[in-house]
Amino acid sequence: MYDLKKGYEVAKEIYGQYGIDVDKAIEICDKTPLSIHCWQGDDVIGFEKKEGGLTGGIQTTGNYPGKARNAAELRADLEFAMKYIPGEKKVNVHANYQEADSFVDRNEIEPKHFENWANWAVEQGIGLDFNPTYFSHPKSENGTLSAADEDVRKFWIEHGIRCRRIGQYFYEKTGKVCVINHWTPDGDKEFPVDTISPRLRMKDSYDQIFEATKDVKGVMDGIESKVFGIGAESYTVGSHEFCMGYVFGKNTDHIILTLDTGHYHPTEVVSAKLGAVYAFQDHALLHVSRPVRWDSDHVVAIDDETKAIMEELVRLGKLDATYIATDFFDASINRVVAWVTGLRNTRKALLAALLQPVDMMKKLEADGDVSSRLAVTQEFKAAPFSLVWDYYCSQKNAGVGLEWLKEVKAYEEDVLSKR
Ligand code: RNT
Ligand code: ZN
Repeated sequence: MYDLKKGYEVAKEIYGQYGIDVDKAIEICDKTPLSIHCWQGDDVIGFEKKEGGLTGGIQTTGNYPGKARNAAELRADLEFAMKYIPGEKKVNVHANYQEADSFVDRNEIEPKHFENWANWAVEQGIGLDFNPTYFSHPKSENGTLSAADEDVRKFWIEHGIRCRRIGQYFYEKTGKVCVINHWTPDGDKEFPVDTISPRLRMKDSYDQIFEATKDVKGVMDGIESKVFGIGAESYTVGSHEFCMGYVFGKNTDHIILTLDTGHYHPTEVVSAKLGAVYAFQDHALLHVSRPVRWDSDHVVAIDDETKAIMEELVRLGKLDATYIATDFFDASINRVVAWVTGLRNTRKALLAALLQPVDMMKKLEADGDVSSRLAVTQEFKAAPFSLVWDYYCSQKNAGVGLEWLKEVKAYEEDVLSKR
């Protein structure tokens, strides 16, 4: 290992030239919570004790051995991964990760079915986020919150209601706000003739969920849009316009817009949307993912868009206002490697964004010196943030460089491969 302290000192000198406070950047980076999605650990299947696989137009591909077969294994894998993910963390649980003795349907779930998750989070000193599971269910085949069948729609409304109550339970147990994300797969393979009725039903369903649970405390509710799902390529009820319209129209302090990086047309980017969202909103929820040609949910990379999102949050001054969650599911590689790589990349991109002279850039822009603005922003694309990252990881005992990889390989050998 190289001299980490020396690397850090050199970086401090370089960044110091621009008036950047490296220690402050580390501190902000460290305390920004990242919500780790539990579903990378078992390919989005969950532990409901019912037959049937993943539906709703999302897909995992690959059959890499060693996935978690029950919640205890999943938590053990998460614990292992978290050792190598420095900084403040939350874990994001989906409703289908319930732990009941026998099958409990979605309209009957209660806090007690998530007690192990809550106790574990308290033990780990982390917060929990939550998601209704409006997919992978026989009743989700012809719409959920937008279903024309009133019994089916009622069933999913009840699910949403139950989930908000479980969110409050998580808040009470952990003392940390529970961010709930509502995503529905509702859509059509072909172009429907009536494109508004499903949307009016979905709008009414959300209204009913929020009205019935208006006493719920400590919960934020993201509404997540999508461009299309597999098998529903022509029409999406919860489109971007629908979700944005719903959230902006409600104008409450807890209903917010979720922006998933894979849920827009391929040339649209979330980084370009944040400034518009924040012209109207106090908060937003991000699903950080990596869409390769479509919403493929690849492991988050240190790519231009991940860096641009973090830069935008820092420049907007909206880091505190934004709930950052990851959302990817790669079943073709070691799932712990997927978590650690994706989460480290997310945080590393954040650190790189914090190590930039934002005030200087803003001043150049305000002064109309757009030539210098270009030069300065480009210079920082290749700034030595990884020296600071390595030092930070060593301070947090999170493994410097690739140190963590051999540990995860050993865990694979000892634990995962025996499943
Ligand atoms: C699906 C959405 C949604 C899911 C999770 C499992 O396209 O991105 O967020 O990935 O709820
Ligand atoms: Zn998502």
